[in-house]
Amino acid sequence: MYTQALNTQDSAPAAKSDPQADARFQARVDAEEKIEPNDAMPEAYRRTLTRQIAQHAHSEIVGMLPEGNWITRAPSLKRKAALLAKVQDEGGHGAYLYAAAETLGTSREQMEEQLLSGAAKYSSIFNYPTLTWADIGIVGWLVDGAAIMNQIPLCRCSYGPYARAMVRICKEESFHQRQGYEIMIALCKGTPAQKQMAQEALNRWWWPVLMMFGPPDKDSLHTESAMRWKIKRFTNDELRQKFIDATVPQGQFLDLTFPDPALKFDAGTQHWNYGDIDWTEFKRVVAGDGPCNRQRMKQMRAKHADNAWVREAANAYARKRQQRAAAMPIAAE
Ligand code: FAQ
Repeated sequence: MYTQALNTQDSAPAAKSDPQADARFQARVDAEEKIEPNDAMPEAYRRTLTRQIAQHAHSEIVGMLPEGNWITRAPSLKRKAALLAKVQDEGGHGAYLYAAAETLGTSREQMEEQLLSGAAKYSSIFNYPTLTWADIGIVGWLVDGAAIMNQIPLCRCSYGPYARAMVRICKEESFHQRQGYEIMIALCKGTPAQKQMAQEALNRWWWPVLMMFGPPDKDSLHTESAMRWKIKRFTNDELRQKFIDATVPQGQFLDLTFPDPALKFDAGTQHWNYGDIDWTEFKRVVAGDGPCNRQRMKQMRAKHADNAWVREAANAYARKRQQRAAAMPIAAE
């Protein structure tokens, strides 16, 4: 049975595949048609998308925490205003993404519940601490830079609501990347102590940022099907390489040293070769044992409890509007 997305739940038993319907669906995807919420789609497509979009939404929301940590300590009014706007943007990205995922049949409440119970993942990168102001520069330059590299192709994702949400998100992420790089320029042109702070932040974040792109292709569970369905347009390793190629010259301009002795330009391939990534660290962080996993989840649960009154007030207001609308006489045509 094929799903009519808005009417289904993730808890529904896995539907049997229908080869003819699968072929019709794949032909639409191959023809670059956008798939819309109530279109027929294989159950596996719906589940893959729901997982990816929900994880993406959770990442945007948990990602507000490491930067939010510096809003009260930003070094100037200009920096504070920019950081405040950026962190608010990330909250907005989470909201668009939850809305896109809801069109596939899972409610925002269910997704939040999955995050708070630890059943759903969010990006590994947000389990690292922002220890100095330079980390805020690095998050904008590298974390948003990596996010853009991964997300620009998602603007061409086969699922319409996700693709459209990504267009606006990418525009905002590029402002975020520039504000981060501008912080790095200021620090690198500043005093020797500021330059050292920038270098130490790069040393801490470089490898975790490379892990953001996900496991190597040979270990990736979802890439093959996600590429076939044109959810992903590039593999994890392809995007990682594109990011490294774009970012190393930016670091050289800052006169910073990347913490990878194997980083070397290959004139033959025109790519930067890089050293081995520590995938045991990645697995540990994703499994919940990174430097800040426990702190992040504690903060998310406390925020959810503190904000219960906002949800109650919004629900009460919605009920009142519904009752008023139901009591109104129907206008004559
Ligand atoms: N962290 O088979 P694959 C941002 C999991 S937004 C944790 O290769 P897939 C904005 C993966 O879920 C950053 N888990 O998976 C911002 C899967 O586990 P599952 C987030 C990871 O989906 C900036 C398993 O490993 N961006 O930064 C990670 O094909 C600054 C096997 O992996 C997105 O979510 C990881 N890094 O490829 C906000 C973009 N990588 O579910 C605030 C959309 C992999 O089977 C401040 N997502 N896993 O249990 C994607 O493009 C993809 O989902 C990938 C992973 C590329 C992340």
